Amino acid sequence: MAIERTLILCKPDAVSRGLVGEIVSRLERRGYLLVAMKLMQLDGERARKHYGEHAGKPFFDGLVEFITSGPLVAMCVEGEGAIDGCRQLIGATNPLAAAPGSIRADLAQTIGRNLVHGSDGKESAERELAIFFRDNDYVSRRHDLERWIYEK
Ligand code: IDP
Ligand code: MG
Repeated sequence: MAIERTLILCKPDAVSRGLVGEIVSRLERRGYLLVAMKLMQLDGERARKHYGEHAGKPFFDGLVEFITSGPLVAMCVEGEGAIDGCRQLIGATNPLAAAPGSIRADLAQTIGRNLVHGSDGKESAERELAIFFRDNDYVSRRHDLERWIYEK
């Protein structure tokens, strides 16, 4: 495995329901490190870019409307195999299909209000992180990585 970076979003429903702390806490308890974090409201252009792979699908317009409807929290999360690991913590897209213990199974009811976004691969992580963060938004957690994560 390798140290990876992934984009995690606490979507507007998570902010509105006061679940940002709960979500961040689950990521931190797994040992993942925050290396960038921003509270922001997305405009339509950036939302359509972020969800570009879904353009043309029946739920696309509603998804863009929802993700731009209020503030969200964007994070870059770092750790060993963090891309798949975060997807595992988040759970399947439809909360009814998500594994018990995952964020979506424990805290969400419907696919359209499933609280969290997590990049689904290396390429999308890189592409998506560039939509939300610039180089100087990132901090180094090298010391923590070595202390807590690396197996010697
Ligand atoms: P993911 O968030 O688990 O990666 P994607 O298939 O990439 O799932 O879809 C992006 C987001 O679009 C989902 O998190 C969900 O909020 C929304 N979405 C996906 N499929 C549907 C659908 O069939 N109806 C309504 N919303 C959907
Ligand atoms: Mg996706």
